[in-house]
Amino acid sequence: MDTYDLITQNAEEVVTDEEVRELAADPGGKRAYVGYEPSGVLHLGHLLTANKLIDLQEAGMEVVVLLADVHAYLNGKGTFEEIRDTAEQMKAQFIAYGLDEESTEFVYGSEFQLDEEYTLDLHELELSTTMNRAQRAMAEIQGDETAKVSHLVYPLMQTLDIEYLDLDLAVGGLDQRKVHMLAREKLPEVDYEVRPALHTPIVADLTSGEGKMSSSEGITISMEDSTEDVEEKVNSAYCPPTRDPEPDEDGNERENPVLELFEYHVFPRFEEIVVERPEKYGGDLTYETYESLAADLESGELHPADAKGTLASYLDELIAPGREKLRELRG
Ligand code: IYR
Repeated sequence: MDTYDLITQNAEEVVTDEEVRELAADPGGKRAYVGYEPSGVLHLGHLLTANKLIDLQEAGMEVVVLLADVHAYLNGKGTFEEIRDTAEQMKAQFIAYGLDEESTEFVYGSEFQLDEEYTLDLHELELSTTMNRAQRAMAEIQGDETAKVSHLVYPLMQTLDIEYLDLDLAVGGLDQRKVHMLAREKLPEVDYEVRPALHTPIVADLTSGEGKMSSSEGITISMEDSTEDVEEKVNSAYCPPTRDPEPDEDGNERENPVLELFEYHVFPRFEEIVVERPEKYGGDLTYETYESLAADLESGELHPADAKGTLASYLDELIAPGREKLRELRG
């Protein structure tokens, strides 16, 4: 796979394509980052962007993981001490998952976001940003809570992080796109350069195939899940034999979450996928690409039950090292 394809595989959007192509032409030593509000347990949402960071490391880029403690605090996620504790656990699980310990730089937001220069830049952005503009940037991130002043400061700080961490590429889920668009608009106003962004897709809810998978409502798979939990959750997933399901009776769009998990979580991390089947049902099937697996599900060659069983065992293998780490940390 060429470098541009590796950098952009499974990305839902790159802003802009031209800027990312330029980066891909000479990726060595270039710096990319994802920021996470610390939480004690990693779930599939975190792992989707972590997969992208692993791709970028393979492409020769330096990777920075921002443990966004100040942002989590501004978003009402707990006391500062609680947040810092969970950040430590988060870091250990990312390394267990496969981020290279040597070449990944883990940075706490509070290490630089409370400095005088950063604060003055922040105030400058506050002066030139309307409340409406900042609030719109936060719509996907802050949940249903009534907006507080802290929610308006949050995206302006995320904007400055791109400059202060000296980055060449900002990575995030599609839910971060409005903040990254705000950053593109605002960084030049304070005489900083615009940097490209890459957004990973949002995976649909496992049981309905609608909307987005969420750790707060509905079902996600996390590093806390046992092998049996993973099997049970995947078994309950919506999996029609198509990658393009019809909307439900209320007209809500649906996706096939089982295929999405194969595409975004399993295929990027394994060379080939083996579906184990008894001889009387046709014997084992081996897939090297997501496309060939999806095509077999659509043609009926691969039964949804076999697809789910296989998905569960590969997901289990992916989360096993992090699960072990969590056990160790909790003693
Ligand atoms: N807004 C992210 C957390 C975050 C991301 C980046 I990139 C930052 O520079 C700061 C915070 C979230 O929703 O988790």
